[in-house]
Amino acid sequence: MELHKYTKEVLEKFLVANKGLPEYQEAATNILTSLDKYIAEHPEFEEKSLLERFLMPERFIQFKVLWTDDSGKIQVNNGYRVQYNSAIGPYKGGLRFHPSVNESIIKFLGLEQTLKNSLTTLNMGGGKGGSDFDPKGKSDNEIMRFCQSFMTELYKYIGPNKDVPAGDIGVGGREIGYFFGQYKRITGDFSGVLTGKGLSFGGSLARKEATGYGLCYYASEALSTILHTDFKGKKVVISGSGNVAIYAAEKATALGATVIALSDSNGYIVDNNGIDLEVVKQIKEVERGRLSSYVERAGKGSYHAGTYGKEGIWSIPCGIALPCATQNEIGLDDAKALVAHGVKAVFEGANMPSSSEAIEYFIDHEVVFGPAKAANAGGVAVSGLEMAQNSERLSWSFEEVDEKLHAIMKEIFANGYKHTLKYGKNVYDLKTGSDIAGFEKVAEAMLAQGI
Ligand code: NDP
Ligand code: 2IT
Repeated sequence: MELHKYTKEVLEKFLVANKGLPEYQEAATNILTSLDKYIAEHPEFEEKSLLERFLMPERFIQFKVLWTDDSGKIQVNNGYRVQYNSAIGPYKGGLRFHPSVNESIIKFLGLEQTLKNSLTTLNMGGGKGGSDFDPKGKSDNEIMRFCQSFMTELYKYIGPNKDVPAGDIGVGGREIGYFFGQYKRITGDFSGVLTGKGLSFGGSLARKEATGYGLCYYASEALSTILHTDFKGKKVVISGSGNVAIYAAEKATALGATVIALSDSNGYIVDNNGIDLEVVKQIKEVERGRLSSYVERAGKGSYHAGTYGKEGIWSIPCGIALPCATQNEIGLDDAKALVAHGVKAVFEGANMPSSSEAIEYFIDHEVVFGPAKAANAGGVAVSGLEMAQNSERLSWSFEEVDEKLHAIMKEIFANGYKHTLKYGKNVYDLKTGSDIAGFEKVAEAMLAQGI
């Protein structure tokens, strides 16, 4: 597709300035491609250099994290926080602990988060952070020491009205608890500076479930509006078996689907009668173990070593696919296999799990495509609700939070779809519509606030 002159110029400059940061380049290219027609309609964006301003993070912080392992050896890791955009609210976004974390991953996630948070209808800017620390195989004491050291630097940059981190891959309730304790120790402040907290110190009910449940609420809206169907009787394949995957599986099952596969970074399980989620929760949430023990524990199903590629999880025939592990887990060949086996809809629980070619392929083959920033926004939406509860020093019931989450996901779909009908390639193209819907509010706020 030939881009409008201004979009093209900005993108070309961006790609040169950010060479060596492939995920970041991919996210920016995807977004600018979606926004192109909308940009062409708004000459004031070029006059005010708005796209260049939007793409440049407000601040990128990199720091050293030193800690001692259980043998007494000093270990060194990188810590990061990108404060991407604060036009519509304080920076907000998760922290990821994974060996693959680097500048490119953090910046792509921060850019995506900016538009995602705008879609939630709540006032949150975009941020993201993390470390190349690998939590796998670490003792609880090592995790605590690492989190304390990480926060000893990060605390300088965050605050309940400034920047509010949360979890992401490798960071869940346990880590948020250690961060919170260290922030309070250093500052003497008991405040809502993090979300995903424990329920006994200001956490919100339904935050743990929010991303996965929200994904299924969004999917239900899309399925009923575009395909006049729902989850009932559908076979669903979900990658990952972490926070997002587990609660997506729980809600999809409650809505009448059969979840036939889940994965971790070593392999995947298939159970055609439906995965036993209680067994998965015990393995992954309680024991922090591997899915390879599922078959023996559940007494059913099969385990397959290896994750993606020809014999990987996307080769399993299904009606609905929910990628919920990590970025770039669905390439063009995976998209072709899914379509050949009859997939009707793909909703992204993870951030940027599908490559640009895979997205194009889905949309061109009339597969409903729900992009990450819309489909997985339920997690950060309930983080926003946790901030609201902390501000009023009250806690809402599970039902109240869940109801608000449901309403937000319906609104995210409706707003994105409205723009899809106007700007999308076809009705299956929720990517274009959601990108424009998210950008609209950020652009308006940036223009109103001047430079
Ligand atoms: P978790 O750490 O709880 O789980 C991640 C899961 O994905 C694990 O099963 C993990 O396997 C697997 N995984 C991670 N990296 C890889 C990899 N490189 N290759 C194969 N498998 C991998 O993270 P979350 O569930 O919180 O996050 C999953 C995705 O959802 C991420 O993209 C995240 O950014 C996104 N997301 C998370 C939100 C949240 O609120 N937590 C909100 C919105 C989006 P293993 O167990 O072997 O490590
Ligand atoms: O990608 C995401 O939206 C998250 N990891 C959740 C961020 C948050 O602040 O709750």
